[in-house]
This record gives sequence, C-alpha cells and structure tokens, in this order.
Amino acid sequence: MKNFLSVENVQSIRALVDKALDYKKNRLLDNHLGTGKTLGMLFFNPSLRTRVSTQVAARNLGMEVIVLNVEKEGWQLELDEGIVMDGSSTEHIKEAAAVLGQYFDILAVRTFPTLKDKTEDYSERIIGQFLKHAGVPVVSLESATLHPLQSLADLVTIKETFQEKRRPKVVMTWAPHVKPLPQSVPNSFAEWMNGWDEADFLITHPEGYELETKYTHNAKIEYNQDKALEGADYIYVKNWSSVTEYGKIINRDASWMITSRKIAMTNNSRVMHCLPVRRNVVIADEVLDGPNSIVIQQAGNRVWATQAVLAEILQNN
Ligand code: SN0
Repeated sequence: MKNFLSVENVQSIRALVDKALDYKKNRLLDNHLGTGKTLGMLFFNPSLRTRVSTQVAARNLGMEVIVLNVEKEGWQLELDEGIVMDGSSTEHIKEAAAVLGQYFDILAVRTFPTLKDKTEDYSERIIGQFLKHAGVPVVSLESATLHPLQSLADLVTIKETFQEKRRPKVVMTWAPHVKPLPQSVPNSFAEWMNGWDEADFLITHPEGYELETKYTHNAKIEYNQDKALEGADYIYVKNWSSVTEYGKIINRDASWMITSRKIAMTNNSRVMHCLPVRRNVVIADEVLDGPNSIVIQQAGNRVWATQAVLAEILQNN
C-alpha cells in the first residue's frame, strides 16, 4: 500500500483487519517500525477521534507526529489553476503540498466536502493535489467523499464482536439530523462492506437519499426502515445529506431515529455510529446508554485500524 484513500488501495481487507486486531492485542508489536519517520497531519476541518487516534497509532509505531490546523493556522490556500492570485488566497496548494512533502514521510489530510458543488466535491480536488504534488504517501483522514480509516475500524469492530458461525446481517440506516452532513461515512462504509464480503449488507433510507452506486454497488435498498431492521445483527446509524438534491436536507422525519422500539425489531442488534452523534435526534439516550450500543468500542478501534494502515505504508515505502 502506498496511499490510503479508499478501499481500492487495500490488497486484502481480511489481512488488514487481522493486522489491526494483532495491534489491539499488542500495541507495541512494531514499535520500531516508524523510528526516525514523521507523520504530518493536516486538518481543514474539526476532528476529535481521527486526530487523537491517529497520533496514538503513529506513536505506537515509534513515529513522530506534527499536526497543523491549516484552516486556522496556515495561509489561505488557492486551488484553481492558472489564476491571478490577487485576492484573499496567499499560497497555492501546489507549493503547500510540495513543501509539506519535504518535511514528512507520510502526509494525512482531512478535508470535508463543500456540500454546495457536487462535481467539485466528488472530484476530490484537495486530496488530489496532495497526491500529485507531495511526493510522499497520502492518507485520508476523511475526504469529501470517503472516510476509509473509519470504515476499517468499523469492520474490525464487527469482526471482533460477532462470534457466531454465520454471516451477520448489517443494516446501514439513515437517521435525521439538524445539519446537512457529508456522504463520506456512508459511501465509505458501503464500499468496504461490498469489498469485505463477510456480512449481508442492507441499506435503508427515505426516498431521495440514494447514495452513488459507485460505492453501494448492488447493495439492496429497503425504504421501509422497520422492515429493514428485522433480524439485524448490527445497525450502522448515520445521517447524510441528499446526493441528488446535492447537500440538502429533504427529510426530517423523526421516526427514523433509533430508539429501543427499533432495537426490539432486530436480532438484539448491536448499534454502531462513527460519532460525534446528536443524542435524541439520531439515536435516543436509551439506546446510546444501553447494552446494545458499541459506539465507544468502535471509536477505540480507530487506533488499531490506523496503526495497521500506517504500518503497511511504512513497510512498503
Ligand atoms: C462528520 C460527518 O461526516 O458526518 C464527521 C463524522 C466523522 N460529522 C459532522 O460533521 C457532525 C456535525 C454535527 O454538527 O453534528
């Protein structure tokens, strides 16, 4: 693996999940792998879990980490080609990416979508510029369309919690939210579930919330949430804004919130969410504070997933 931007960069999902679980058992297994190497982390947007779990993962491998909140602490970057830079942008992303590539062995970037211009967002221009100009491996810390480190941790969490000798039924459900949110987490989870092939995957959302089939492939969609939840072993809860009416909230139906009544329809399903979660909007308190929620364990697994990815990059570059 050179870069880690999507599931397409992964040779064997199964091997990567196993590697993460090995690190969970022994976090210092490869604590010299990253000696003398530096990870640069650039944030164009806020972060709690990704920021800290990635730093911990890099430290477990012996790496040094430098974090830059580019949006607040860096120069305003220009993205357009051939532009006369007489406006507010100070530095072109070409120089910024190339310069940062001089300082780090691996560069990790978080950049959310605008949710205004779909073509712009889905072209992944910012990550693309880092790939093109940095000259070092690039890791996505959630891009405009995908969140692969989250998805890997999600698979690790399902793998370690499901003990039965059959395929679990995993249902990804849309839930309401007050703000328009990216499609990155659901796109990515769908893409990884399709590539993993160790679970039966179903998506449920109101009409108009269809995700790009580029990520969902042939995943079945059930528009009736209650029906979708029947027999579920895992509910993966996430809000996203509409793709077709790009970046818009087109449904606020509170009956899509995950409550105890919804859990009662499942096979005593475990409940997952990438966090941060709006309590009593997306998932009810009774569920988040109850025995079915595994959101904290899921967030904990972010360390081991990221450690596996960084190790793979260090071993291959
Ligand atoms: C982001 C998202 O992609 O949905 C990050 C998730 C890891 N979530 C939010 O921006 C939540 C914002 C809010 O106000 O609840």
